[in-house]
Amino acid sequence: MAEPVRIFGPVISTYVRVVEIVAEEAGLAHEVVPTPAQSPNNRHPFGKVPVVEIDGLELYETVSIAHYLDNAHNDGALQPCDPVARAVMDRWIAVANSYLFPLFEHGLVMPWIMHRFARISLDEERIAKSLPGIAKTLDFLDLEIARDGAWTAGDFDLGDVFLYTILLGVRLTPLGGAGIAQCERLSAWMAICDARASIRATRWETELS
Ligand SMILES: N[C@@H](CCC(=O)N[C@@H](CS)C(=O)NCC(=O)O)C(=O)O
Repeated sequence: MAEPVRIFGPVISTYVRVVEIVAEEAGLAHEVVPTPAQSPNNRHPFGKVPVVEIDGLELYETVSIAHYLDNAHNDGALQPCDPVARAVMDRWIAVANSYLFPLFEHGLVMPWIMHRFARISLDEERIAKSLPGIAKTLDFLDLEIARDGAWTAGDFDLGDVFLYTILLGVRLTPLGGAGIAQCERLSAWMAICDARASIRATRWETELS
């Protein structure tokens, strides 16, 4: 039997979850080896997580890892063959990683996590500063779903995986959850993703409580 994919990173981490979902989609066994980004054991040259061991390789950068898992072990099933659909998917992955993740993570998700789990007082100033940009971005995403239908009209692809996982962190915060609930199409698309087997199989404990 093949060795499980070893994913080095925190058990609750957006990009670790992306890798877990893609591994599930490919039918690969996988395990998270708890490794904080700041740990001396973290082998990412830029101090990020995850780092992944698979097929005797050590991979880092989630886009690269996700493509490798899908290409080498899933016949590329999470990537459309049509060049236009592929370009749209690639654009959404880039948007998710370049703009959405930094905005949501630093402006809302991390302050909330630090407050909730590390019992640090909530950085309300930072959140208040970020909220207008976050609200505007959620509206933009809600409209985009209707405009090109790219997320829901096509098959589930890597774009869905990145977007869903990044938006999940937002939805788990009280303010973010309320914001997403107001976006009808975004909520409906997230609900479709919520029901997907790979996403259900990799749920965090905090999602269940
Ligand atoms: N470009 C990296 C980004 C990964 C990333 O930002 N991971 C977060 C956790 S979800 C992290 O390492 N945070 C810790 C830090 O930035 O110190 C990738 O795609 O793998």
